[in-house]
This record gives sequence, structure tokens and C-alpha cells, in this order.
Amino acid sequence: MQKITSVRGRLVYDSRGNKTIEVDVITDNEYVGRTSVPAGASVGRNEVINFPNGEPEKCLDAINNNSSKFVGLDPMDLKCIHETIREIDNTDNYSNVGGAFAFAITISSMESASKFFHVPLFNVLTNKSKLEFPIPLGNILGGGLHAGIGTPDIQEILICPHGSKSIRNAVEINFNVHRELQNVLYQKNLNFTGGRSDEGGWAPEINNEEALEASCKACENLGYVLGKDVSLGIDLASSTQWDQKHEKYIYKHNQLQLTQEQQIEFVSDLIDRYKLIYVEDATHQDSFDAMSELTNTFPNVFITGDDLTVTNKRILEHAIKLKSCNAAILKVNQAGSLYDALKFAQHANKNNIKIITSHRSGETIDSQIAHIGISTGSKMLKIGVVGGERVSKINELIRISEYDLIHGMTQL
Ligand code: 2PG
Ligand code: MG
Repeated sequence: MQKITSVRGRLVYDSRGNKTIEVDVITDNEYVGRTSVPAGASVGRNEVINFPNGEPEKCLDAINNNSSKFVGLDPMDLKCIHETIREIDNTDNYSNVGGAFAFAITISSMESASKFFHVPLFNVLTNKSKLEFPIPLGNILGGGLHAGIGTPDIQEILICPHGSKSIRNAVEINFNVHRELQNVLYQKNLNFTGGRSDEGGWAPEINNEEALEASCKACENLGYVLGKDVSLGIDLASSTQWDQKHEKYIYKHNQLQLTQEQQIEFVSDLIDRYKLIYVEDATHQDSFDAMSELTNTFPNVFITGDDLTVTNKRILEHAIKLKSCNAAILKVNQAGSLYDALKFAQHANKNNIKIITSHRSGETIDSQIAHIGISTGSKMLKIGVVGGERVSKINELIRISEYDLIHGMTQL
């Protein structure tokens, strides 16, 4: 039987230049699984802690001090690897060793197993035979916590090429729209320097509506019909605007202060006006009832939980009971362990909650989420458009398209 022969961690850097952890899990002295850990800027309160006290060094010490506990295990036995991690840190949020510990060891183990068996990673993550490409969801314009002062309050405007017949066609549409949006923004705003947000979307000094209008114009200039070839989506990351004390959403750029009820009207109006197909975290992370109002009103829009559901099965169960969303983000490092993230995905699929596997704003050049998105039956894969750490995931999708095992694009 294949066995893990070594586990080794090191400090490396993410796309924001912050320190992070990378872990090598080696099977039979030969097959290397290597994973580095991303980090969020708009982090949900109920996510696990990435690093103890925010210190990657502490996580690294924990990895290197406990590495021998993984030696001899089967890298394919995700449950056993997960339980071994849980013996080391059994806190709900991995406050002792950091969720990064669980993230890097679980993914590296599965990658190492995939190399041992000479199969692609998605193949060891699922035994389903019908696999499809998720639609790549690309960030074309950034604001909020992902961009500088003066940019829109909406954290992300996203392009979804749902009319595409192939993954190459889909990613090319995203590149085209991103490129054309730059032209539109140059024409619109003489101060626009071509600056970009953390995820590679443009970061102009304009308000929410101007940003959405420019994005629609970019699609129209290219001849794409909104609602047919492509649609826009948004991530409001509403918890970052929510002021609990005053019970209002504070929009700094648009100088708006909205009550919960006004926020629902505001979002509903954006969905209608811009034919949005996707709205993430439309209201703040504790507002399960407000989210359910939107889910009920817009059954054909992806009303998506991110900070709301934080890749946590227990919280998802609550959201399902209250019908608070019809789609949910899957970010493995919100859960920590890949084992828990896959359980979350199973539960979502069983309950017709559409999965969107997602990158973080602080990324690395790793590309395993392309495989995780496919193996979990994700409808969309939120991976950005440009920037090396985003393109690495896009290019992995192109490589995966060389396998006959994937049967075209998912249908929304
Ligand atoms: C989000 C993500 C990724 P962050 O809010 O969905 O786009 O951002 O990684 O900063 O949480
Ligand atoms: Mg989000």
C-alpha cells in the first residue's frame, strides 16, 4: 500500500506579499503533493482561523513538530488524515495550529496520492463518472476591501459566460470582457490609471452604478447579449458594510446608509436593472431571514452565501432550513480541512444548493481548486480573470480539458 514517507512545511508568500505556509507531503519517497495556503481580506466571522494569532510561523512550527504523525498513513485516506489532524487540534476553529495546517496537509496528501496513481487530482476526489466543467466566474472590477479608497462599495463585479460551449470559449470571453472594460473605463474616466484590485479586476474611482453600467457596456461593445451569452454577477460582501451598532449598511462611496429592508430593495433593483445572474452575500453574515426573502423573490438568480455559510456544514443546514440561499461558496480554507469541505459539498448537492468553488483575494499560484470545483459538481468556479495567481487556475482548466473524462460545460 502507498504510504506517506514525509511531511515538510516552509514559509512562502502569497499574491499580496504576505507570508503563508507551503506543505509538501511525499508518498513512497517519490510522489510530491505540494500546497500553499491562500488568505481572505473579507473574512467571515465563522471561518476557521488561518494562522494561530495571525502568525504563519506558529502554524509552521505545528506542522514540523507533528509531521511524524502522518508518516505511514495512506495519502488517499482523507478521513484518517483528517482525524489525525483533529487529534492534534480539536478546537472548532483550529485556534491551536491554524486552519492552514489542515488545508495544506489534506490537499497535499490527495495530490500526492493522485501522483502515485498517475491520475489527475479530480479523479481521486470523486468516483462520480459524469463530470462537467463549472462556468469560470471572473472578477472584472473590484472595490470594497479589495481595492483603494474611491473605488465602488461593491467588492466584486463578476462576468459569467454561461452561454459558452467549451471551457476555452468561456475563459476567452472573460478575458475579452476584462480587456474591453479597460477601454470603456479609460473613455469614461480620465483619472483611471489602469489600476487593479487584489483579484485583478479594474479599480476605478467610480460609484456602484457607474461600475455596473461600464461592465454592461463592455459586454455590449463585444456583441455579447446579456442574459444569453453572458451575465453579470456581484459580490457585495455585505458584512464589510454592515454597522451592527446603527443596524445599517454604510456605503462610503455612494454615501448611502441603508436599513436591512432598504438593502433588500437596493439589491433587488440591481438584479432587475442589470439582469444579474449571481449575487453573493447580498446581506450581512447573520441575516438568514433577509437572504431568504431574496432567495424567494429571485429563484433564477444565484443567491449565494459566502460569509453567510463559510463552507460550514452545520451553518449550511441552518441556511437550508430557512431557505436563505440557493447557492453557496466553497472555499476550503474557510473550513480548514478538505475533508470537511467535501462533506459540505455533499450536503449542498443533496439539498440542491448550487456550489461555487472559489479562490481567495490573497492567492498563490496553486491550481488545485480547478480540480476541487470539478469533483464537487460546482456550477461555477470563481477564480478571477488576470494576474498570475488567477491565470494558473484558468490554465489548469485548459489542461484538464485534454482528459476525455469531462463531458462539456455544466448547464445553469
Ligand atoms: C470573497 C473572496 C473571494 P476574500 O469575498 O468572496 O473573492 O474574497 O478572499 O477577501 O474573502
Ligand atoms: Mg464573497
